[in-house]
Amino acid sequence: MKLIMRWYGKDDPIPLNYIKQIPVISGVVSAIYDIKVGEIWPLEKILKLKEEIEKSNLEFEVIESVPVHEDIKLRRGNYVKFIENYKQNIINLAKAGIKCICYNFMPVFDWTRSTLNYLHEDGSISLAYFKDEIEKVDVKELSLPGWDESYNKEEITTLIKTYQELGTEGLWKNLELFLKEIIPVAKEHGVKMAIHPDDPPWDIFGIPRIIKNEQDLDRFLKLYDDIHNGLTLCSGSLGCSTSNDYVRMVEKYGEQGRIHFAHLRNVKILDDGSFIESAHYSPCGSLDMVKILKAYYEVGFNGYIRPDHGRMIWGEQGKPGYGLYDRALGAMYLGGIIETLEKIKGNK
Ligand code: DNO
Repeated sequence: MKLIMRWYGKDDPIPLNYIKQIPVISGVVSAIYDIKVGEIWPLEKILKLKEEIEKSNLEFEVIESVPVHEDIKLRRGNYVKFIENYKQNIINLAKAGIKCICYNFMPVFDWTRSTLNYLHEDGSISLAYFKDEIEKVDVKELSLPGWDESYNKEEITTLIKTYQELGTEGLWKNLELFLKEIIPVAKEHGVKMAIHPDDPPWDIFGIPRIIKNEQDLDRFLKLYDDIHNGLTLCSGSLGCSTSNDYVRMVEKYGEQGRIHFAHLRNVKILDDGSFIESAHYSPCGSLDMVKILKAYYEVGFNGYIRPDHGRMIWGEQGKPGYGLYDRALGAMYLGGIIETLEKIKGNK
């Protein structure tokens, strides 16, 4: 297992050498952020990013994310060109030594939360999802934390309607057709594709969402039964539904060699199914990090792990979920568990 940290490129306020100072971290996962969704990432840009990362003695083997254009998900408009571009991106990334690409197939919004600024009793701040608040949101009036600037009112209304008409089965079909095009390319170039589950794992605003639970993951993996078609198993996304057994998923899909990337964070699930993002430490949330890492360890997982969203602590201000301090605490905690597991088994 390799412990890595997300880095948002040159606009990230966290310098690479700060990340390097976290002892357990061996590399970063990043992306090209200044190219429009759907377009080709020039090889020179990727190589420049790699050079910058490697200058800080960090590895660069994982991308999060190469975003999938809405036209591909809807199979409309310029989808043929965008799929060709996606393939070219896989090829370019492989040339730069990238081994794993994380992406998602969530319509319209990636993650959804009702607040980015939930104040905990200890003064720390995190993202949270309160069901009653999301139910009250009128998406047409668009005030959804994190997404307010992504679309205008008219675009959002049309887009949501188009997805509602496409429906769940339509979205599955489009995902299958996309996989049939890109996985052979990934295979040829030795890149492992790792889909991220829907966050949170349930339908929102009547928009279809299809990567939510074990049944969906089984169906997804069968769509293209090859190791290059794999998973980013995100504990905070899948684990915020009490009907998902994340540990069982690690055992099952880990055994099949289909997990390539693990996002690890904790969530506190409330009685009504709402959740608050918490510190990684097990007693702070509803997920048991020791059980989770034990499952990864015992299944012989050799992919990438990253600490996921952190709280804002010690007065830090920054990108919600992606400050330095709490993610660094999370990384050290995860690293400590891994070291313990290895030493108990006498492997180190
Ligand atoms: C949120 C992230 C997601 C993730 C994408 C992967 O913090 O976990 O935005 O990067 O869903 O495509």
